[in-house]
Amino acid sequence: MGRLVVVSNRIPVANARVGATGGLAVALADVLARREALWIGWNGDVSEEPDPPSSRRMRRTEVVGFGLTPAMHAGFYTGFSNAVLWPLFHYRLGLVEYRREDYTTYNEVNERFAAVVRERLAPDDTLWIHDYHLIPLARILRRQGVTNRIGFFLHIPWPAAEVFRSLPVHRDVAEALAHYDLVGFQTASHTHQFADYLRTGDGPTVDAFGRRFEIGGFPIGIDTQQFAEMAARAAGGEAGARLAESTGTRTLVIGVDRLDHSKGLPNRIAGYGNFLAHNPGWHGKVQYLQIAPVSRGEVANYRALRRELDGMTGRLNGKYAEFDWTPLRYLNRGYPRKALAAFYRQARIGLVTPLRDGMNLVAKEFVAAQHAADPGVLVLSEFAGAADELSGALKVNPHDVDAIADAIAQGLSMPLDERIARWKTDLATVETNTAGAWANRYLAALEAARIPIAA
Ligand code: ADQ
Repeated sequence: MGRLVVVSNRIPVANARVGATGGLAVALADVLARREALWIGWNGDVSEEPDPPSSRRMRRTEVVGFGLTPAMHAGFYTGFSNAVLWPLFHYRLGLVEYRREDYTTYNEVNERFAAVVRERLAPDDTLWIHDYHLIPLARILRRQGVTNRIGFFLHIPWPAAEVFRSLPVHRDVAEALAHYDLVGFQTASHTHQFADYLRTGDGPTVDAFGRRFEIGGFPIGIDTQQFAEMAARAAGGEAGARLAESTGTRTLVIGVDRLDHSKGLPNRIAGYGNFLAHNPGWHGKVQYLQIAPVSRGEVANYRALRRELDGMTGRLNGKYAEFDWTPLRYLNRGYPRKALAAFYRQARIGLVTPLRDGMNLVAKEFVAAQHAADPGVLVLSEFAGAADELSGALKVNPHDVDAIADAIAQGLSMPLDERIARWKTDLATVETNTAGAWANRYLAALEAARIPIAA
């Protein structure tokens, strides 16, 4: 079997503490332990004379990273990827800032990725390209004569056809995807929306743009056993003990997200505010911990979101806090996975209420971390990919702040036997559909996709 060549925007961080390795490295760990692999991506360097490609080993994987110029970074990363595709695919059309020149740069940077790939590619390698930053990569490689099998996986939602059509270059972006052998999405509904745009059936084989390729839903998972064991071990560790001591007899509600528009944080905080307004009996008895490290702080509308949340959290605490009770602890910093696992295990409620989310792994990690004898309740947005799988969660429409408030109240008063029954249903799901199972399923489908290059 040839090597697996993984290409993603960022390469895994060297010498990372557990917790800083990045989600994709965790998801691919099983596959990379079994197979020779090459992982290519941006190393995070942005400079006028960017780092040329350089290689290091991460166990069996050769990792090749390179830098970008400030102009490349602005057009490719901050511009087209994160100010166009990200908000658009999360249904936030008002946040889209489309500039033609950014799309040009986006394609040019993909040419750069392609050049680094081609220099190292062997004929029997299988390529697996990840996420919205790299949609054009297969088309560029195909035009250069590459005939290797190439798969693509989209980690974020694929939007409804009419939303996607608002992208001025929608046709060109969709056409680029037709150059892959397999285009994977997180859910059947994202797959369906792509097929609907193409006006084809839902696959697996579709014909579009004069090409034949495969599409399908491959919901990503976590390393459930490892996360559960870590949560159990970490519960008595330093961070877990400090949280337990500071929470005291109060009931803990937790949210953990990157500070991002997709995660629905303003509505969640408003929902908690409404819960406090309607449930004075819980004042002083509940403690909401929201962890939200700043991400993409260089983008203006992310700074605006941060200001909005600063204002909301300040007003909420100003209104409800007592000299011995702060109803909301809002933190703009990240924590090691171990600490988060311990925090989830202590929480009675996990609030995962994104406006849209490809999957949302925090939801699955929350389930994995629970104590079997006293599990917490997951409150989950119906617009997270995870909602398709986690039928035991309390589902909410994240646009309805009163629904969030009601779900918090329902979760806090839910009897133990119901909590256990709901949690067991979801645990069985996350134990079956793990990260390793996801990668194996995807790669098996890619290997099986014996598609001629042109239809
Ligand atoms: P993200 O938008 O980053 O990922 P998510 O799936 O929730 O969202 O998190 C990925 C990982 O980051 C998880 O392991 C989580 O624990 C960690 N993480 C999140 N917030 C954190 C915090 N505040 N501190 C520390 N760690 C944190 C994208 C898509 C998702 C999709 C994933 C994987 O947007 O929908 O689930 O990719 O495909």
